[in-house]
Amino acid sequence: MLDFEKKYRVRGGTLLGGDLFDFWFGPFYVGFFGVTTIFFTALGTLLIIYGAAIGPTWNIWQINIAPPDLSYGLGMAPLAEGGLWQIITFCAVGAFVSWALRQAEISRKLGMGMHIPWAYSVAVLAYVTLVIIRPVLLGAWGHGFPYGIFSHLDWVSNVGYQYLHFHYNPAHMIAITFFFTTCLALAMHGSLILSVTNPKKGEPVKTSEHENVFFRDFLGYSIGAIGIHRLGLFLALSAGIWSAICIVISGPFWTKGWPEWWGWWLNLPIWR
Ligand code: BCL
Ligand code: UQ1
Repeated sequence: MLDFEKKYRVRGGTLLGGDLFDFWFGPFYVGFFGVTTIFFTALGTLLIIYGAAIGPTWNIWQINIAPPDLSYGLGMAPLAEGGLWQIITFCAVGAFVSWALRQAEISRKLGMGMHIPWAYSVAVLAYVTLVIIRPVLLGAWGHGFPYGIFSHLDWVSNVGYQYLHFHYNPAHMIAITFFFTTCLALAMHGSLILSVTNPKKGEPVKTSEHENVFFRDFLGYSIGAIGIHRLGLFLALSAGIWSAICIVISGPFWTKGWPEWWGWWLNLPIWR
């Protein structure tokens, strides 16, 4: 245990299970949701291995656990015909939600804000949108993506071309822009912090004033030390939220090719 850790290993803050699971295993906090995370992860992983075993290959790139055929609609399918996919999806959601709740318990224990569990929940939301919300809106589990390395890439390509040219999906455009801007912001922030903490040999480490002055000299504006972290979180969460939006509108809201959606814009009377 690191010397400061002992001080923070205090009782309480649990959401469920009271004191029962309120202990540590080595460096890890356990908690009720640590137990449920392990349970769903272990069961889900075993089912994936079983799915691979009854499948045609052990080639890691080609293993594929597909959702049921569209004809099963929103019903349960036999194990070998998508039923495994359905149970694995249930385990995955169970594990991801448990993981978020474990983050919430640890945050409560430490008296911190809930930023981490909420941020992680956006990634879970994107996953749930792909395998639950959109398939339910379209009326069949068969609309979920298959679990496999190459197979999920094929799914993305096929679903993309089903809408002719996915780059024309306006929410996809916004999501991509947020992903790229997130990278820009983290590159600026990481390089700025390392630059002030690594001066020439013999020179003192620079301060937050240097950080502000650099960006005022350079761009006429400094967003500030807290500001850059707020901006970073906003950009990253927006990337995930717009990703969820771009896929949930494809099918349930727009069934034609995405290039056609831009008709309203191309037909504005200004240039028509
Ligand atoms: Mg596209 C989606 C970018 C071209 C069709 N596309 C996306 C988005 C993202 C993107 C905006 C995927 C990120 C995401 O959802 O994160 N596309 C993108 C870019 C290009 C591009 C940058 C490009 O050309 C430069 N796309 C195309 C072409 C189409 C196309 C034009 C194909 C021909 N695109 C599609 C389709 C989809 C996308 C179809 C989508 O469905 C997808 C999307 O928006 O999905 C929502 C969200 C993050 C997650 C879903 C991850 C969730 C993680 C979970 C919660 C935790 C996992 C834990 C793990 C299992 C355990 C780890 C173990 C530990 C490490 C130990
Ligand atoms: C910034 O202004 C700032 O405040 C001093 C940081 O904090 C340490 C930063 O990391 C970055 C990248 C900036 C510059 C960002 C913008 C949006 C002007």
